[in-house]
Formats: sequence, structure tokens, C-alpha cells
Amino acid sequence: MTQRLVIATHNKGKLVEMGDLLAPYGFACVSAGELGLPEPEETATTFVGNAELKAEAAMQGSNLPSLADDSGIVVEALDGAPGIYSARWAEIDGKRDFGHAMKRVHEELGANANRRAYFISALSFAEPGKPIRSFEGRVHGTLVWPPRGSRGFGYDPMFLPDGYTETFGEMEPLAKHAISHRAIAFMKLVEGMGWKVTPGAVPAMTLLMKEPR
Ligand code: ITT
Repeated sequence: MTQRLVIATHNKGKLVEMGDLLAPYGFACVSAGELGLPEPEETATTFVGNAELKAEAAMQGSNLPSLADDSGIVVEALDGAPGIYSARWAEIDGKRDFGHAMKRVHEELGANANRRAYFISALSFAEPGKPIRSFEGRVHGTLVWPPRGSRGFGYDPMFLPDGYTETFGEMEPLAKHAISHRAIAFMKLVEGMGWKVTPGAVPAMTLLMKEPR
């Protein structure tokens, strides 16, 4: 029987990416939103801590294996900000606006010549009756201004990964999956859990994209 798995996020951009990464492994994925699971408060002080809170809450609420991601962008010249507050930097009048968040990063950097940053993703996998497992991935690069591209989500348009000429906002989703923080953490998860590619599983892109991000 196909194993059901909860993708424990309420972020559509992440949902699409995690759905894409999971597709070859033959799970029947359902999102926390589809199950009507509440969003737990992210009270931890680390990415792993928050990912574990989210995975645990989804697992408790569904009694199913649950995969959560806590991620963000860490800017060297801003002493690591926005870091775990990456989503909060986008909040304006109760909504999220990443144009606003990217502008804030740009403005806080001012004339600082150091544009180094990395994206980080902590993935936590919680299964009923088993210890929670967490894995981390990072991708390093530089910040560009103005932002470029309309693909991806969040801070993607201002992030130029090392060794590439396109920002994450310009890249094809498959190209981002080949090098992203989330994909690196995911490959560690696959290895750690011993998951195998399922013959006949649909490795299709953006399977879960029922509506635009
Ligand atoms: P969930 O907690 O429901 O998963 P969230 O958006 O609140 O969704 P986070 O607390 O982990 O998630 O916030 C991380 C933010 O960092 C996220 O909202 C994005 O804007 C940004 N971010 C994370 N990964 C990113 C990526 O691959 N590309 C661009 N921005 C990213």
C-alpha cells in the first residue's frame, strides 16, 4: 500500500518544491493545509527546532508521517539576519510581501560591499512511535539588486547561487532542485531514511501546483 505522508507546510512555494522532491519516492502526499491542520507557533530559536515543532504538530494532528521545513536566508553583513525571521520580515499589514522583505534586506545592507548570503533549510521527519529525524542543507551565493526573475518564491529573485548566472528567481525549477538548500537537506533525508525511488512513480514537476503560487 502506498504510504501516506503529510507535507507540513502552509507555504505554497515550499509545498510545490517538497512535492516535487518527494514525487519519485512513491508517497501519497497531502498538505497540512488540505488536512486543515493548524500552524504551530514557531517558538524555537533554531531552524531545526522550528522544523521539529512543525513536523511534530502535523504528526500529532494527523497520526501520519509528517515532513516539515524551516528555512530562511542568512545575510553575512547583517549578522545572519533575517535568518529564522525570514518570513516575518515580509509581514506588512497582516500579509506577506517579499518585495518589501527583499527591499528591507537591500536597504539594511546600504553601501556595504559584502553581499554574501546563504539559504538554509532544515527538514524534519516525524513518524508515529519513532524518534524525529532532522537534516540540514545550505546553498551559498550573493545578493543582487534589483531582484531578477519571477520564478520560485520568497527571496529567490535576489539570490544568485555561486557558480551560476541566473538567480533562483530566473532558474527553471529543476535547476533550483539540483542545487538548492532544500534539495541538499532532502537528499540527506533520503539517505538517512533509506528511501528508494519507486518504479513507476511520477517524477513530474509541480505536481501539487493546483493554483498559482
Ligand atoms: P511554513 O512554516 O508553513 O512551512 P513559512 O513560510 O512560515 O511556511 P518559514 O517559517 O520556514 O516558513 O519561513 C521561511 C521563509 O524564508 C519563507 O517564507 C521564504 O520566504 C524564505 N525562504 C525559504 N526557502 C526559500 C527558498 O527556497 N527560496 C526563497 N525564499 C525562501
